[in-house]
Amino acid sequence: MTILVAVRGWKPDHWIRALREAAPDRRVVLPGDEFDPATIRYALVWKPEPGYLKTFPNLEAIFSLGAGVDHLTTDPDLPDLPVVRIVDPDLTGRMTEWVVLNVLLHHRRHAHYAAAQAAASWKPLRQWAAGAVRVGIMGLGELGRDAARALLALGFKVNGWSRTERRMDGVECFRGAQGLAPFLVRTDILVSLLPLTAETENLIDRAVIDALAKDGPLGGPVILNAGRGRSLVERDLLDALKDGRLKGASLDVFATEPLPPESLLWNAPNLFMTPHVAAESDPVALSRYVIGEIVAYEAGQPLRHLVDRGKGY
Ligand code: NDP
Ligand code: OXD
Repeated sequence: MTILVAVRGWKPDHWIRALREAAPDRRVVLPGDEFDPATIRYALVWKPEPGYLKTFPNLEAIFSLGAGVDHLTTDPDLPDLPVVRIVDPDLTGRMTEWVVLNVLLHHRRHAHYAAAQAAASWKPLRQWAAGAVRVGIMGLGELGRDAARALLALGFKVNGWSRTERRMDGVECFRGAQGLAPFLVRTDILVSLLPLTAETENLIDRAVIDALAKDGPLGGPVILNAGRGRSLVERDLLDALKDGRLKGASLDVFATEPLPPESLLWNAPNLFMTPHVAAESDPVALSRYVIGEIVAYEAGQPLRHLVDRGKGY
C-alpha cells in the first residue's frame, strides 16, 4: 500500500505533505527513506533515475507527475506497467494562461512598448484586431484544446494540427504529414504543445519556419514553444529571428535545461523566455488527482490517461 515519491530536481517536501493530506491512511516514502521495496505499489515520479523503477517487484502503476512523459519513455529499463499521466484542470489552466499571455505579448507588440518605455519614448503603433491573426496550435491534446478554446474566446482565428484526426468547433483541423503544409501556411502565430517523441524531435526546423504564413498582420510569423525543447531546432530559430524571417518567439522549454549561460538564445532579438514554468505541477492539486485515480483503480475502475508506449505519449 506504500506510495513512493521520486522527484529529481524538485523539492519533495511539498509533495509529501500534500500526499499525506490527500491520503492520511497511506504510507508515503522517498527514495532515501528506510522501507521494504516489496511494499511499493504506486510510484509518483518526475525524471526518476533510469532503471530505478524496475527495483520494485510489486509495483502496479507509475504516475508521471507532469503531463509530459519523455522523462519516462527514454528509460530503457522502464518496467512494463501502466504509466498514468497528469490530466488535471489546474495544470491545463496554467498552460492556457502561458499561451494566452505569450500570444498577446506578440499580438499587442509588447517588445516594442517595453523598449519604448525603457527609452522614455512615446511611440504608438497601429494595432489590429485579434480576428485578423491566425494562431496555429501543434498538438490538439488536453493542453492544445484548452488553449484553443481560450484563444477563440478572445476572437483569434485558430487552426490545429495533430497526428490523428481531431474535430473541434471553430477550429480548422489538420493532421499528419500531409496536413502540415496547409496548416503552416495559414498560421501567423505557431504554438507548439507537442510531446517529445521520435516523430516530433527536431520537427520545427528551418523548413517549418519558412512554410509559415508571410501575409499576416504581424509583419512575419511568430513561434511559441511550451511542449518540449527538443522538438525545435534552436539554431534555426535563432537564425530566423536574427534575419527577420521570424518576427518574434516565446520559449518555455529548451533542448538543454537549465539553459546554459553561453546559449545565444539569451540575447536573441524579440524572444521572450521563461524557465520551464508554463504549467508547473502543483503538489496540492496533483496529489488530489493522483490519489483520486488510485482510489478509483482500487475500487475496480480502469486506470485513465494511460501512456501509449508505442506512440511515446
Ligand atoms: P496530449 O497527449 O493530450 O496531446 C498531444 C497532442 O500532440 C495530440 O493532439 C497528438 O495528436 C499530438 N501529436 C503527438 N505526436 C504528433 C505528431 N507526430 N504529429 C502531430 N501531432 C502529434 O498531451 P498534452 O496536451 O497533455 O501535453 C502536451 C505536451 O505539453 C506534453 O507532452 C509536454 O511535453 C508539454 N508540457 C509542457 C509543460 C510546461 O510547463 N512547459 C507542462 C505540461 C506539459 P493526436 O491528438 O492525434 O494524438
Ligand atoms: C510537464 C512539464 O510535462 O512540466 O508537466 O513539462
